[in-house]
Amino acid sequence: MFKQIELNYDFNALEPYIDELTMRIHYTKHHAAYTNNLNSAMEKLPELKKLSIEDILSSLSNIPNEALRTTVRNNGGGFYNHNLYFAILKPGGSKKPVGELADKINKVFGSFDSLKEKLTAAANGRFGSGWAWLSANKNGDLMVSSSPNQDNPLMDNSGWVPILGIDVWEHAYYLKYKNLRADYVNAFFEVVNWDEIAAGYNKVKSA
Ligand code: MN3
Repeated sequence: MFKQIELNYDFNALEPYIDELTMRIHYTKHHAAYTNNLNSAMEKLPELKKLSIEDILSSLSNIPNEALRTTVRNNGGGFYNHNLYFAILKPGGSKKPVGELADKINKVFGSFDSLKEKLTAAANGRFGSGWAWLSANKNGDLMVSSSPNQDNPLMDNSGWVPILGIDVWEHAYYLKYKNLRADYVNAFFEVVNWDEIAAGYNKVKSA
């Protein structure tokens, strides 16, 4: 049984950057629905019951039934992606990464600002609903990308694991920002918990 992560902050704690109603609906309706739909699908896939969500998403081709495979792709993706999204948010944020992740960001992207520009471009450039990602692999490399729908880099099964996800579905910002996705993306960076992302980076790297 897959469970939504518990939030260690209140729905209104990310104001004014992400508003209370958006957070409440996002977590209690959207994320809850992905999670419930995934759990229902898993009842029809007992052979996958022992696998982690990461393993399930990186081996979707093992699900022979096409309709079930699509259900797991969309709802398993939605479950996993939102667990990451809600985990890396923090009231007040933590303005930039430190330590090993910070060093690697400077090496790969030149500077933290340059990484932010790349992530912002990926988020704003994603046509329609989807996500922008910062991913790591076990060699400690970093990559910026974006995906449509609830897809994520795990699904390519090439060793990339997302450590930061920006949800650019309209449900993530429309109540407050309307059509102005770029304003939401800028605001998102004000409430990012880089300490949590660094912890994710270290975990992927040492796996
Ligand atoms: Mn969402």
